[in-house]
Amino acid sequence: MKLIVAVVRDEYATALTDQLTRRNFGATKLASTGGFLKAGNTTFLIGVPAGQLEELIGIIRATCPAKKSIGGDLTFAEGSLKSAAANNVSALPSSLDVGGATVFVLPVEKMIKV
Ligand code: 2BA
Repeated sequence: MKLIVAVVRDEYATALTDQLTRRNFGATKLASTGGFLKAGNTTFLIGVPAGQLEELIGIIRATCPAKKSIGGDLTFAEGSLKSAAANNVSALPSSLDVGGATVFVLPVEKMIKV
């Protein structure tokens, strides 16, 4: 068994929940905040038999496409950008490529429901 921890853009969270439910994947949603942009995102915990891992990742890929969506005024990220570059950032980028989902796959020793 595997545990998927998927950090998903908020705008995809409802669609992903629907897809997971439709295909009988159990999931828990947590409200989360990106450390860099300090904006809300949604973290899914999904326990899945190893044999269904690729199917699950396929669903996440299809439902949460990457988007270059952050552009324009990035001054709100200035603090993060400065600390990320050890205070060596002179200009903010004009846009950031933010992915649709960041997915971690963890081994699970046991899953117990009581
Ligand atoms: P944030 O931390 O708010 O990051 C949003 C986007 O900002 C990132 O998109 C990336 O494009 C950019 N970014 C992040 N850190 C940066 C840095 N040090 N310098 C320049 N740009 C940076 P994604 O990579 O698609 O990440 C989306 C969200 O996924 C993140 O939101 C965070 O919540 C989560 N995430 C990404 N990598 C992670 C990791 N290694 N561990 C835990 N969570 C992670």
